[in-house]
Amino acid sequence: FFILSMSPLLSQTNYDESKVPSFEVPDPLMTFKGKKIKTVKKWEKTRRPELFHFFENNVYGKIPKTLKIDSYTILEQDDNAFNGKAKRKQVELSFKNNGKTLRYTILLYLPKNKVKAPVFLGYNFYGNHTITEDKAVFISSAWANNNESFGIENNTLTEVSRGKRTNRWAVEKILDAGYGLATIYYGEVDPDKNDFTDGIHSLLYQQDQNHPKPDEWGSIAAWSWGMVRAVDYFEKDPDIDASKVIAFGHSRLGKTSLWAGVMDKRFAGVISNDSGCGGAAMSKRKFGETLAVINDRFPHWFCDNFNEYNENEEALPVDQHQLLALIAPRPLYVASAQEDQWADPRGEFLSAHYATQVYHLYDKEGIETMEMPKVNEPIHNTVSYHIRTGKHDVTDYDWENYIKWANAYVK
Ligand code: GTR
Repeated sequence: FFILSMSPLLSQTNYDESKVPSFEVPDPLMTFKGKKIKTVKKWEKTRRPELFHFFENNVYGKIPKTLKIDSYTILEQDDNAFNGKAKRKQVELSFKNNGKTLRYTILLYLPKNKVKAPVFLGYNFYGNHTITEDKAVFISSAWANNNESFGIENNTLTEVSRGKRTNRWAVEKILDAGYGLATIYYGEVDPDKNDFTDGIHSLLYQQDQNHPKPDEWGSIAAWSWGMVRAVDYFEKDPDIDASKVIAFGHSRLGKTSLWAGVMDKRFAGVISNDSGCGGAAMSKRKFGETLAVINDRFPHWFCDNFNEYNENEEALPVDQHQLLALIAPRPLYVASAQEDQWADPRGEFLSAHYATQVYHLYDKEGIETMEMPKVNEPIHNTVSYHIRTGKHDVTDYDWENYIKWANAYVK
């Protein structure tokens, strides 16, 4: 954080609600040409596609072409994992193009006595072996961010980090509630660094291309793509109910779960845990992290066209509540943390509120009020929201609420 505090843009970070600029909230139900949308039919035929294309070409970037799973391999399977509670599978998906191969491994824990399990699907930050103490989980050989407290040096994952992130994954609670958990190390799909020669991007370049075009995918869209392809696999796995897959993600991976949920309607529900700027939070509020800061620090996350709006949020014809609206009528959960002001909890809440009008078209309820709930007092509807005590993290409290909401609206 020392280097961060040196940046002039960061020193201007606004945490004062009275300094949020006044701005017009772009109407999800008004087309760019000024036509009011009143029916589901018009929403789906006109407005949803035009909003989707805006986010695709100017925010996350489009995927240059379809690339399906070439083959998959069940690397390992055990019917007595988690003290006999779960079936564990480690499944490797393999993709081929341009003479290159990309492989990533899905770790699955499925409730044992369930014929077809609904699953939560979400990426992890430091490898599948970090989410559990389970010794049988393979350690990825993909590039990883160094992390002193997890013993990650030279961008290499080792045994030292096994189980270091169990606090973020309530595996037993998930299993006991009758859900499966599927997780993938995001670095296997695209290493999280400003380098476009690696990861999935490199398989889809045209001749002589070595960087995505300005409207082509950054890393978030690449990670989202990886979630979508995982659903392709789920459709072939008899132990999984592929019509009940919930996309989950925290922080940058929450931005990812949102975009995955927007791109692919097969996701039956979507969870954004503390996704913040470029995720659930409204950009025009300029509270906490801003577009200029995120695009400067993480130039590879969004498409290059998004830079147009750095310190120029007023020019954006959309805002992130319209991204959330693209998930309608499917269940959506937006969660914030009180000490995570960087992610702008109020901006995440308002986004869920302003997206709700599209849910109304489908006769679904969401965040009806503009008044933020108190901490640890969740609002549960098709669109749900909570702000919990504590910091930028995923906690058992978060999972307990996701499970309750999934039981009521997804299962
Ligand atoms: C931060 C970034 C946030 C969020 C977070 C994370 O550094 O500014 O937008 O994505 O990383 O992913 O943990």
